[in-house]
Parts: sequence; C-alpha cells; structure tokens
Amino acid sequence: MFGGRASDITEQPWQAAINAYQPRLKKHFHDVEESSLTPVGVKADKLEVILGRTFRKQNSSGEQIFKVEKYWIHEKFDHETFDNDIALLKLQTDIGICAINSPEVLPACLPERGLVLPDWTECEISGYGKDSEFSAEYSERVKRGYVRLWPKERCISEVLSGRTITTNMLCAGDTRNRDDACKGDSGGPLVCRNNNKMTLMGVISWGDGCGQKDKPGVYTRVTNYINWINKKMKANLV
Ligand code: 4AZ
Repeated sequence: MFGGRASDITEQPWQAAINAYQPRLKKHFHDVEESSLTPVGVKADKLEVILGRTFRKQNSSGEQIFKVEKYWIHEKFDHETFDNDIALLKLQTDIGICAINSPEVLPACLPERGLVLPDWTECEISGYGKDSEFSAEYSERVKRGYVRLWPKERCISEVLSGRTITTNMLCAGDTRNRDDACKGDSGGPLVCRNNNKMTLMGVISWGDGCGQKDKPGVYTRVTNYINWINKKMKANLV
C-alpha cells in the first residue's frame, strides 16, 4: 500500500492472505506453455488462505489457515480491461466449520445489490502489498489506508491514462494523504461503514501506478456481483 499506516490484523480482521504454491516449471527450450505461471492456472489444492495474520510471513496464535476446496473466476473476466475482476474461493473444511470469529478473524458484510453510498464516503483499504509501484519488496506487515468513493462522473478513462472504465468498476482515492492500493494489494478489501456494519463495497483491482496525484485506485464494484456470488454458492450445494 502506498501511504497508509502499519496496522494490526484486529483492525482489519476480514483481510486474508493467499499463498499459492506453484509447481516448479521444468523449462524446456521449446516450452512456451506459460499458463501454469499465471494465477488463473493455479490448482485449488495449491492455494492456502491465511486469516488473522498481522505479519505476512510470521505465524501467530490468532491465525486460521485453510486449504481451498475450489474457486471460481468470473466467466467474463477480461484480461485487457480487468472488467469483472472477481473470484470466489470456497474454503475447505472436514467438519463443516469454517473460520471461527475472533478478534483476529471476522468477515466483512456483503452489501445489498442496490446499495449506493454517497460520493466521497470515507472507506478503508488494507493489504500486504508494495509501498510504491517500483518497490522491490512487499510489505511484511498489514497496512491500512483511508480512501474516499469518487463520483462516477470523475471515474473516467481521462483520469486513468485512457484505460477503459466499465460500470463494474468504482474509483476511490485519497484527497489529502494520498493513501492508495499498490501492487500485491489486489484482491483485498475496500470496506465502508454502512448501518454500522463494515461492508465490502470494492475489491482492489488496478490503477495507474500508486498514489499518483489526482489518480484514484480502481476497484471491482461488488454490488454488481451479489447475484453471481449467490449463484455460485447455491450451485455448489447441489
Ligand atoms: C496492482 O498492480 C495494483 N493504485 C493494485 C492497485 C493499484 C495499482 C496497482 C491502485 O495490484
């Protein structure tokens, strides 16, 4: 995260870390098959979801670790524009219990399909991503930042170097301290307080660099995917 502050997972108990164990690719001279390098090609059994961790690489007593039973990438995810940048992971459990709520591990709420919050509502982002676009290292410790929801009229390709903005995206950015998501934060939460519940309004998706003046971060608009999420979860029961 660009800007923001070092935080404790109890401040963002809905933040997860995902580890992907990639099989070592045997490099052949003529081997151009690269799909197993991309996250899209990762098998579910190579994924691990870590909840409750303040320091990315350090075990902690409050953590809960899950294997992934399966996952769904949105059928209409567009690699070029990042339209429909969302996936759903089903955590594996042997005994029917998933995560247990605790000070370190607590889900955010999903918004209702029609929820629209006022422009400039202040929301929170978090993640273990890089401090700046060209930094070599990811953050060791989870960070938190504050961003505001930008009006739709300002969330246009003109402010983001001409890149396509779709109705499935929302823009959020800081106006004062320039907190912003950065590389490695993608997939993480943009949560806003609604009726006193921390509500997942966005998924960190992309941006034109990190923390650039007058450039918002771009987030997947979660309210557009409530039906999709419900459909996946229902289809999984039959
Ligand atoms: C990324 O590459 C990324 N400033 C995520 C968010 C932003 C930029 C880059 C927004 O994961």
